[in-house]
Amino acid sequence: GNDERTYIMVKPDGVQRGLVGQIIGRFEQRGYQLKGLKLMQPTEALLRQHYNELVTKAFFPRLLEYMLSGPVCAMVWEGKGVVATGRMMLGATNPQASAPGTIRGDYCIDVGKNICHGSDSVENAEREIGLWFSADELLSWTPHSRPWLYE
Ligand code: YYY
Ligand code: MG
Repeated sequence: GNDERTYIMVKPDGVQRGLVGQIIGRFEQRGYQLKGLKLMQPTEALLRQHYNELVTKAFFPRLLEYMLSGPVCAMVWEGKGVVATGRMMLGATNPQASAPGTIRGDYCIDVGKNICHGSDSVENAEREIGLWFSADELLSWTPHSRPWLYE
């Protein structure tokens, strides 16, 4: 339905490089609704939960160091198909395989500095939202543009 949610996170390099506004803008312009937003310093414990499927990978120590290197901008966006569309907007995991026009295809080069996270399934989105946000940090509000976005 129109209430599908995804977890989008600008990673430390994206925050450092001043790309938070560009990334928020892309989701706003597409018509998705911002439900939660915060700048925060992630802990190792939180990152181990977030990347629970990757902790055994050879690149995990490097990924952990990168994600701990500074604040991230955590967001929840809502709307029809936002999980799959958000992944399309992000581009491929490896920015070199990301088409121009995507976030990674426009703003970065290396897989280990790929500036933005997006949930890969509706199930993982709900799991990640629960890890990064408390219920009171997610707001319920009615965007004025809704009747102009949905048929
Ligand atoms: O969902 P997505 O971020 O596109 O990729 P994942 O396979 O979930 O990996 C998470 C994260 O790990 C990726 O964004 C960069 C990093 N990573 C890496 O540094 N080297 C790899 N070979 C694979 C992933
Ligand atoms: Mg992933």
